Amino acid sequence: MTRLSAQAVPGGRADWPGYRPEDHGVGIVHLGLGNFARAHLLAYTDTALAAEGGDWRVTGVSLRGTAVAESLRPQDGRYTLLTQGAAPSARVIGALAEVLAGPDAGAQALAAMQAPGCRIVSLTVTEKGYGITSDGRLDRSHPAVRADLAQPAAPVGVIGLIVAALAGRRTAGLAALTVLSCDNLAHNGQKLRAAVLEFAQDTGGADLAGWIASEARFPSTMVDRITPAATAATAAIAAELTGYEDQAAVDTEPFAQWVIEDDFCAGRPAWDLGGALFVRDVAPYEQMKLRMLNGAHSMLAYSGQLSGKAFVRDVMADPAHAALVRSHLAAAAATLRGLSIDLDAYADALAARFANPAIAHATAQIAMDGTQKLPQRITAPALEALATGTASRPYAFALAAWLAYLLRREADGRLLPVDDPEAAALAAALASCRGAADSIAAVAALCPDILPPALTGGAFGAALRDSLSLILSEGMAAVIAREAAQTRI
Ligand code: CS2
Repeated sequence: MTRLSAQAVPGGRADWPGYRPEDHGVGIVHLGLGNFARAHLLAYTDTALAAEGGDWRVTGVSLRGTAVAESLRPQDGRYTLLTQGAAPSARVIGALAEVLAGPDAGAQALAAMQAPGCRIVSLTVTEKGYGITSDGRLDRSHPAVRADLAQPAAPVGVIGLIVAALAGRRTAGLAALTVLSCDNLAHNGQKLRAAVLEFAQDTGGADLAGWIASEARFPSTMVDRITPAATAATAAIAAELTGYEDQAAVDTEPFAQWVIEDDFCAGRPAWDLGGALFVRDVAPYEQMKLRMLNGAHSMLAYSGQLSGKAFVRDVMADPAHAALVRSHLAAAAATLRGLSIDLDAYADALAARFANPAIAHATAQIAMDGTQKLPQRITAPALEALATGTASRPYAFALAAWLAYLLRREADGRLLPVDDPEAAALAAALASCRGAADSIAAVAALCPDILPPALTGGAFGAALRDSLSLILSEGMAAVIAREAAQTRI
């Protein structure tokens, strides 16, 4: 079977780009070319290019590894996006012009960001990719931030790259850029702006920081599309629908949402024609998505991992567990203000998306990087729930599930490894802990942004200890049944 490429002749049962990709120049450099970017920003950009044209194709940068580049380069950046609804549908995306990866990716990305045609730098680098603390300061202990502060002219991390690119543009007399964070951080644009300005002040002084502050833009965004890791079935279905072999095909769900603060300094693609919503204030949407979708996701990922459920859909197939997802969604909804969205309908839609039988979204994938995810997903709404008197029990259960996940041990008593930038510190802190109270105290000392005193003391702290002790003594399945019974009262 012929490999997908720019030469591939449209056919099969797939949608092909409704424009000639090679006629369009690059306007965007995208950092972090994972499945999510390929299912989201690139799909919206593809639709915008077809609808309105413009020089808005994307140079993608893989900062970690070369596998994505190796699969996409022989295909001239083309790939199949599979939408897994009742029946799968396929669409070939043409918006990706080039992929940068490997040891020179930093230098090449910098050159691409300093090209006169580049107007937007967008990012999907995951929460841990930035080097920003959960309260929005530059994290000087982050490995890439540390390296880039020492050598700002040869940056390897995203903040260093953005500052170096903006500094170079300023020296060359070029316009600044819009920097568009598309990760699940609260106030993602605002936080990235503050960290970039702090870095610029340190490395280029007040002049550079002042220029960036007045010329560059950092809109906040809310992004949403459930995008599991691709499997062998992904490639097989893609080939069946397009007639071409594709080693870079991506699986995603039918639903997609993008809410963007309308604050760009040098234009933007017509992403609204693909369904993106441009608004003045993203914060309420961001909170809704982080607390409802992502909060419930984290809860069900840890509790799912501990009750033998490999995929999100398996959690939803267990009525007791699904009831806990529902009560988490309701508790999260009760903390939200300032939205004219029907949150009951949103919760129903989320439950249906989680249950999608065609999406194999691994609970292990969502369980990664808990230290980076839980502050905005669980702790922030828990603190608000306590302050305003709305339901808080689901948060105690979610935090207990995370702690119990961290405490999983081999038969010989060693802790099982977890995938988290703080894994080593967590393992050291928990190595000798056996009970709920000592484990909570150890993690609270290490992660006060997840377990601040308000969540370890009082009635909430008691509920947290109680849930964790029970999970440790009786197992997750028993606690799910007990919690589900409580939610029905
Ligand atoms: C998930 C998200 O992996 C995770 O932590 O909660 O990736 C989630 O699938 C997306 O935010 C959905 O838009």
